[in-house]
Amino acid sequence: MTFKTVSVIGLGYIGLPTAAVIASRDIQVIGVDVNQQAVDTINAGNIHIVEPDLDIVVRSVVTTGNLRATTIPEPAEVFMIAVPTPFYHGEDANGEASHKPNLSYIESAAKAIAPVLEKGNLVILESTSPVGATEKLAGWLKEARPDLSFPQDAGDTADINVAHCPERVLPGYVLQELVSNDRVIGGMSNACSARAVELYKTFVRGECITTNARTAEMAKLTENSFRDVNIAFANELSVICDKLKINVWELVKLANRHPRVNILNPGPGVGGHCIAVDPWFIVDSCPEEANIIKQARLTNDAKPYYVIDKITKAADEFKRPVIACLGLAFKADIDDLRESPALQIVQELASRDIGDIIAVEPNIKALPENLSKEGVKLATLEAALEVANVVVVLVDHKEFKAADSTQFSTKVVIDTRGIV
Ligand code: SAJ
Repeated sequence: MTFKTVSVIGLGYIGLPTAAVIASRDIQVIGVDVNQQAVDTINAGNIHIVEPDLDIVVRSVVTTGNLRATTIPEPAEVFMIAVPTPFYHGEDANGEASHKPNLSYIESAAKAIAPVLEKGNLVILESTSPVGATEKLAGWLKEARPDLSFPQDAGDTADINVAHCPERVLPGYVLQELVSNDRVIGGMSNACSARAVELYKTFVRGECITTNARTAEMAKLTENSFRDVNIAFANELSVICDKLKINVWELVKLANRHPRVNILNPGPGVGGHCIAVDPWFIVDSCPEEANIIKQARLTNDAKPYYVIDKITKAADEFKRPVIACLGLAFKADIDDLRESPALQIVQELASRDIGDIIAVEPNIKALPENLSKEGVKLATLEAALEVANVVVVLVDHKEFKAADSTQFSTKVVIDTRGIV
């Protein structure tokens, strides 16, 4: 069975590339977003996010008419929901920070598509979600459309099929990974899974493996928690090594020579919108049981403060030092500053007023307003190294890795990424 129309709800870092790739398979794609500016940008054949080669694909599918964006959902055979699932910042009964998942964007998406749903439609939740979210989505749809049957009541014979298929693409490699990664497809019934597999087969070259919706939700959370726990291990090692006067990078390389050891890289903390968020969904569901997962989050969240203290101590050795901070993005070779430990560190240093701060970020043209207001200056690597007393490596961008190490020899260097 082929699909003629697919609607993608949420045209962000996941939704837009997904919409563009499906449209490139000669399927009519209707992209829906609440942001009018994003909709206008896409309809003009441009993109509002940074992802290698995405501009070329979007331009081509908008030109052929296969991708069109709108703010108001229209009928389609498939609705793929790719909206954010952040958490609410709050406090629990013991005064500890709590991280309750915020499903309001999914709920809004459900309410927006419900009026145009038709018998035979498939609804897929792609957003990373806590266990039970797909069932909630089906519940919201049912509430809005009592005239249709849903899999929670009608199983394989439901009018509307609902499945969870978590996105797993790595920012910077989205277009490749969308096609090459295996997909975990969790239908609310066997019929839902089978129909979702048909859809993914239109653009995925990897395997499509079916399970139920709850297992698919947990699989995604598990993948990112696995990475978070392993980075926490590396970050804890880096702090231990500082105390024991051991080079952690050399240590990790040596330990990784063992055939069954594969330690990840320590850094200034864990950023991005996934790894620092998703483990909290497991902790929130099972607070008594998820101990290692919670501790990993706390360890990784504490790392930026450890780095800030180290920089402050180094700065204390000078009267009014110039501190060059290399990198603001949340990881190498991207322009994305959101949830970035590097940005958090630079912001905190600026507010402590411990010296003149220069930021080097080759992937952006202007500093975020709050940093400029605090007096932080944006400069090239060469200009920054010329005047800096203290150099802090916060991101392992290719430009920094390519730098001549003798340029750092007269500086106090704090290298959180092990590249100098
Ligand atoms: N980091 C380290 N040390 C490492 C690896 C990463 O400190 O050895 C840091 C990075 O600098 C960054 C953060 O962790 O601040 C996260 O970066 P990342 O490259 O590990 O992951 P993301 O957030 O870009 O993408 C992850 C991916 N998940 C896994 O690799 C298990 C991706 O496949 C998911 O699709 C994505 O989360 C998501 O959307 O959930």
